[in-house]
Amino acid sequence: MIVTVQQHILHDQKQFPGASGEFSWLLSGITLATKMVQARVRRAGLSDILGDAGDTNVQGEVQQKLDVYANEAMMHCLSARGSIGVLASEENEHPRLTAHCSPEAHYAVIFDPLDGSSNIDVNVSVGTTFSILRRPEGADCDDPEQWLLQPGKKQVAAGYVVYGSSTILVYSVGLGVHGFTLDPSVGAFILSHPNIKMPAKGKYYSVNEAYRDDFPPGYNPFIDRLRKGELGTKYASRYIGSMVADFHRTLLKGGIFLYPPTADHADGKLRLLYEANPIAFLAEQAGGIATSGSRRVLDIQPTSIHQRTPLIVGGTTEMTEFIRHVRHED
Ligand code: P6P
Repeated sequence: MIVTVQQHILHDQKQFPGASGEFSWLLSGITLATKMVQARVRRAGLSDILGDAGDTNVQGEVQQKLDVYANEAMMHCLSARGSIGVLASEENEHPRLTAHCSPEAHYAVIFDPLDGSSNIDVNVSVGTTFSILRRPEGADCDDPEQWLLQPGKKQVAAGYVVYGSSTILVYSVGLGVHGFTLDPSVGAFILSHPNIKMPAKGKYYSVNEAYRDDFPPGYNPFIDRLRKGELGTKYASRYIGSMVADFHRTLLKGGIFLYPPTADHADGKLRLLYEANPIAFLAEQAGGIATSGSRRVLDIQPTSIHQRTPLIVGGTTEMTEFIRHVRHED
């Protein structure tokens, strides 16, 4: 039976306290924007959109034209959703109030419109990540950061779209994790991966080993145990350098993905609010574990919207072994 993401969202939200259709309308803004993005990604090599847009974003990173387009698509489609009061993006230094920020606006959405965009020109998978937060009690429209600076465990929903050999949307509203594959012939996301569970044990570890001399104590002895088969089977290494693609494999096949503290990024490279939090939310919903190397990602109280964190995420077997090697606070 064909189930579209719209049907699935409507079904899910029936179990969602207080959602009166506004939630499914919000999520449809994301599916529309990501369909627009995937159409551009699919022909990036043809429409002279390759190469940088000549600007740099707030991160000081050279902006790819597709970054700019993806950001505008997300901003445009989500600004039209009355239930959203605040929008924030990796590409913008400050959050944006939507035109209709009012008492009826109940949600904030923060996203990375195109993660891994440095891979675009070499046709490697890229992704969009998003995190949906409920407006905190008493938060008004002149303090948008207050809507966003909440620990990841407060997320109402989170997900990503990976633009790979096919375009797959993976999301959770806290009722399990579900994957939808875009059928380009009809332009609909069709349920293809219901109730995803992360295998307790996989066969891949995923880390940029070029930085291993900088890893904190415990990381390398842990990775060496995987390599030597001391957890029962010898692990292989898989690292794409595009977080969404590396996590998508880990979610479906199990194993572990690590972006540890390095010399260049003592606090990790990945962004807490719109990369680590959505990934950690999905991982836990699928039965996995996600830490910063010292604590549960979803417990971290953010202090700024672009702050970074190390991210170690995977199945229970690998993560339990990792936590045995690397001291955690809790
Ligand atoms: P490195 C892409 O630029 C990104 O933000 C993530 O998607 C990816 O996991 C990471 O950086 C790769 O970083 O330092 O291994 O090249």
